[in-house]
Amino acid sequence: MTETLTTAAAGMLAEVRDGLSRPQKELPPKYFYDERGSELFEEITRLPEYYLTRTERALLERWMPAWIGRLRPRALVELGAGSAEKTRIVLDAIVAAVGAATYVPVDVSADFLESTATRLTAAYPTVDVVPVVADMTAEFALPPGLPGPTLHAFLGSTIGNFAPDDAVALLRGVRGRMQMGDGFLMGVDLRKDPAVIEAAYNDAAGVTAEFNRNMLRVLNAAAGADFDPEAFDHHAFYERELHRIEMHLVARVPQIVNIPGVGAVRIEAGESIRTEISCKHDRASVEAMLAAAGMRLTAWETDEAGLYAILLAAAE
Ligand code: SAH
Ligand code: AVI
Repeated sequence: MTETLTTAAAGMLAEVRDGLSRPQKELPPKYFYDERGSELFEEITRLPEYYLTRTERALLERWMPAWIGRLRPRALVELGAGSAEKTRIVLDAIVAAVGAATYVPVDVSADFLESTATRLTAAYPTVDVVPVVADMTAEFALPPGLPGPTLHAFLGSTIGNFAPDDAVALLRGVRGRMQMGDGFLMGVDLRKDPAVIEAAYNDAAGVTAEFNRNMLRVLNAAAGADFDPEAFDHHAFYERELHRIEMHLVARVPQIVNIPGVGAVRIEAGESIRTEISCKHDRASVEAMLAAAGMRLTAWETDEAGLYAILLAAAE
C-alpha cells in the first residue's frame, strides 16, 4: 500500500513538474477528481447548458435493449465510471438479457468509486460489483476470471479529454483487454455550433468554474502545493481548428506557487494553465481512432439534433 502511494505521489509530482514547465502550462484533467471534484462533475451533468449527459442518457435508453440483446454480455467493464448513473441503463438491459453479471467500474476517484460500488451492489442483487481504482491511461489488470463476452464501456464523452494520439493509445489499451466476441460501447460529443459547446463549459451558475478551480485544491491536498484557487479565473473557449474546448485557469495577479518536490513556480498575471481539452468528434474521426486501435464500428446512433453519438465497436 505504502509502495503504491509513494509511486502514485512520485508520478503526480513528475506530471506537475513537466506540465508547469511547458511554454503553455498544463495539468492533467484526472486531477479534477477527488470526492469534491466528482461531486462537482455530477452537478455539471444536471446543468441546463450541459446537454451531453441528458442526450447520452436518452440514447442509451433508446438503444441498449437492442444492442445488449444482441451481444448478451456477462461482464461490463467501464472506464471512468463516476457515479455510474447512466450505466444503470446498460446494467438493466444486461440483467434483462442474461440475468446475472459482473460489473467492473474503473476510476481514479477512489472514495467516490467506493460509494458508487456500494450503491450499485444494493440496487443489483444479481450483479457482482468489483470496483478497480486505477488510472486508465496506465496499464491495469482486470479482475481474473471475468465471464464472457464482456462489454467494455467508455461513456460521457470522456474520450474527448484526450488528444487524438492519446485517445488512440487509450483505445489500444481497451483493445488489448478485449477477447474476440467482446464489444466496446462509447459515447462521444459531436461537432456543432461552437456557441452551444461554449455555453456548456461556461454555465451561468459557475459550477464549471468551481470544478476547474478544484484541481488546484486537489494539488494542494495531495502534493502539498500552495495554490490560491481564488487567484485564478475560469476561461473556456472552443478552438475551431482542433475541434475542441480548452479549459484554462488564468492568473489574476503575478504569483509564486510552491510545490514540494517541484519548487517555486512563477505565474505571470494573465498567464494560464490549461487544465482540460474536450475534443469534439464526427463519425469519420471516431472511425479513424477505432481503426488505429484495431477496432471497427458496428453500430452508430445519434440524437435527432446530431448533438451526441453512442457507438458499438468490435475487435478486428
Ligand atoms: N462516466 C461518467 C463520469 C464521467 S466524468 C459519466 O458519463 O457521467 C469522468 C470520470 O473519469 C470521472 O469519474 C473521473 O474520476 C474519471 N477519470 C478521469 N481521468 C481518469 C483516469 N486517468 N483514469 C481513471 N479514471 C479517470
Ligand atoms: C468528463 N468529461 C467528458 C467532461 C467534459 O465535458 O469534457 C468534463 C467536464 N469539463 C467541464 N465540464 C465537464
